[in-house]
Amino acid sequence: MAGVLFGPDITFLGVPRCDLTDESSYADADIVILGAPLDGGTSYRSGARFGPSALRQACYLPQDGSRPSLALRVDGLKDLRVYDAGDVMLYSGDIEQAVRLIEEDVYKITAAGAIPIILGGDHTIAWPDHTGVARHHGFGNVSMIHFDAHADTGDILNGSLVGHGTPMRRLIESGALRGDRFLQLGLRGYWPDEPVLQWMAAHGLRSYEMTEIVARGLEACLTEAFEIATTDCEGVFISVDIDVCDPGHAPGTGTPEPGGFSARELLDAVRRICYELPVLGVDVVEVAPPYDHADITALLGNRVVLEVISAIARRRRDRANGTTWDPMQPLLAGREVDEQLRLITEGEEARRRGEGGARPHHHH
Ligand SMILES: [Mn+2]
Repeated sequence: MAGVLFGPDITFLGVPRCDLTDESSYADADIVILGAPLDGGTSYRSGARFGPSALRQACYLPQDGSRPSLALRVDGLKDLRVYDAGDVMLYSGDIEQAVRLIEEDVYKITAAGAIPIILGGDHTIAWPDHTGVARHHGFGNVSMIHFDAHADTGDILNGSLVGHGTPMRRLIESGALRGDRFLQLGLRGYWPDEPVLQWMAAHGLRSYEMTEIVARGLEACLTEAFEIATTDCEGVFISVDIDVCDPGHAPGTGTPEPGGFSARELLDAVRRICYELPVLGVDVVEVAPPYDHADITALLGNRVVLEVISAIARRRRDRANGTTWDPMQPLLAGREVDEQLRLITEGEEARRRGEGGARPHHHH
């Protein structure tokens, strides 16, 4: 469908619409945003069905389809061809049908040569999201970097194979995702139990618990994860469960677990992945607006999507030009000041120094 399931009927920050039933409307896309307003897979608090609509609009700037990044010096929404395909028309109460519909739409986007960014929805959608991408790029060819407090590798939860605690096991079982190319960051707390952890170990997962990340540093863990994620794989799928962040930074979510990433750490990590690695798909899940406060969580999710798009834009520009982004470059360094503005400014400075008799500096 071309519109959104839970209104208002807007696109992500005002980017142009496309319609997945009309291939010509997204044939030239670099990125297609897709809403998956599903929360029938939640085990605890529901509400993530309102995530896509919150993620599209949570921003204090105009919905004008333009966001020039201060840090990356690109306007990802303009430099790339970014469309919003609206929401998958789904019924949260029929999860088996919902995951089939999501997979089909993600596959369409990927087969057209674009990167899908799926706005969740609960984490159930990672199963059809990654599968839709892997159907095009090849099963086993798409690694995954997964940000989450929870492993999401359960087998049968509440009597169901399909739900937000099991998508990663379904992906590995089907062969869409190689267990030894599956990286998890931010796990903590008191779930899953020992049999599930043993299943994970047996399948060669690399899971970074928060204590390891704190002890070794996030940068070192990411560098190590990047090496694994890019070995014998065409590219990476990034799955961001917003509950990877501490509930103080992301309260609006269904299963909050204290002691997580800061918003800053998540944005830095996502930016680094999208700048350094070939990213083939992204989902941002578990934003549940009914539990949010002052839009904290929706704003963070919106910025995660923007960092993804901006970093991909910068990566493409640098690869085309043979240049490299330097995160240590001062904000105003290297900016080519317009000649007219430079002359006006010099004139103003000269007047301040020379006229009116007042000299700012007295040397004795
Ligand atoms: Mn989670």
